[in-house]
Amino acid sequence: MKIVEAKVIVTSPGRNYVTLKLTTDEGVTGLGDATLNGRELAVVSYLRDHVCPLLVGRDPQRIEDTWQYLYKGAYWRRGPVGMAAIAAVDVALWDIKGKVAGLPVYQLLGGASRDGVLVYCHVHGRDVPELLDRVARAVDEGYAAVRIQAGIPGLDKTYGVTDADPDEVYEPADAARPEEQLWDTAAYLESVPAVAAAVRERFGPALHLLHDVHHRLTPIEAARLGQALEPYRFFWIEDPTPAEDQDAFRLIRQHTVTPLATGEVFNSIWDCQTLITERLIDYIRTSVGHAGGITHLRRIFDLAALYGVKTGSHGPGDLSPVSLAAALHLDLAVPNFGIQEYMGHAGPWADVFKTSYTRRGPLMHPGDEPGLGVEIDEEAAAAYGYEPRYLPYSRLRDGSIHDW
Ligand code: EZ4
Ligand code: CO
Repeated sequence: MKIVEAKVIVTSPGRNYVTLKLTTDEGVTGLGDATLNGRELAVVSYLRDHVCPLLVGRDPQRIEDTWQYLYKGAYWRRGPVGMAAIAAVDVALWDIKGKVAGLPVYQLLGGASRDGVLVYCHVHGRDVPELLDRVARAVDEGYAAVRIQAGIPGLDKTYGVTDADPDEVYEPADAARPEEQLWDTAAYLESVPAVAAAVRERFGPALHLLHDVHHRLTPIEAARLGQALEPYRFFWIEDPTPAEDQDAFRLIRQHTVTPLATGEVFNSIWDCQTLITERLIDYIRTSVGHAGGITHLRRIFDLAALYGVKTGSHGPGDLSPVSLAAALHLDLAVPNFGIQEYMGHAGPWADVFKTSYTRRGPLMHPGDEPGLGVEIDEEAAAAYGYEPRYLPYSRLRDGSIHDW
């Protein structure tokens, strides 16, 4: 069997997605997600100019060899652009292998370890009453875990909270430059424990609560937040400090028993090594799309299992339904699964992507179609042209740049 075509499809049904479609000489196709939010076309070029020409003529069954060939063969390793491209190839090859075998990908990974995949949804409110109403709605919809983000008094805009509901799109269309947002750590640290208290008081102890700090604190500030949230028994706080400083987590760990999750901006197992082997985190949040596909993510998850760290994959709307499906297959199979982020997708994405995954109450399932269970309608995709968009960035009150 040979790959005869490697095609990159750029489409924006609600937001930008980059999809790699591989076709074999027997007419079997596989899809991979290569979306890197705000830097999409860099990955398109990496694929079209450097990777696709290497794929034509290769045996699609040799997934591991292809991964190593693209990773080691480039000499320049890791990084979000290259690893998103490798991920897309890898996921497309797993899709093909499943279709050739007539099995859903999770069966190729060892079969289901659980009936379904526990997901958490996003709930945001500009103030506490709005947040409480929307948590109630999520509970009514059957979710057992919610990520709560609330507006911060004195700040016009903050990460996790948008005017639209339920959509979370932080990248204004047609903006020539990234939007600037004000950040104030003291106001944030003051507000979060009160928000948590209000949610716990209304919904009781059983609901799983999560919160994303989005890289904005110093280690000692993160330690203070972790301590302040201990009475509310969070499932986790996410990205308390900029994640590339793995050593910072030692200090946070010394001060709080609030569980820690990080890794959505990581691209390889090397970015996770210290955090996992020193048990500095409780959940590893690397994603299929940004950390080298199913092959590499499984390697990270296996390392995590050895150290009692569970999985909690990033699942934002800026990764395509192809990535979500791939994540669900892996989540269903691995022994140390923790939770899966499920933000859903905004806009007319379903015109373009035909999916087989389902949610029943708190659990999702990837479905039993051979391969990933996702197909793309290329004609529909062509109707939604690429829209240049940037993520926002933050400045402090003195005008200096802060982590967004
Ligand atoms: O800001 O994926 O946990 N989820 C997140 C996301 C990220 C976006 C960036 O493109 O932090 O909302
Ligand atoms: Co996050």
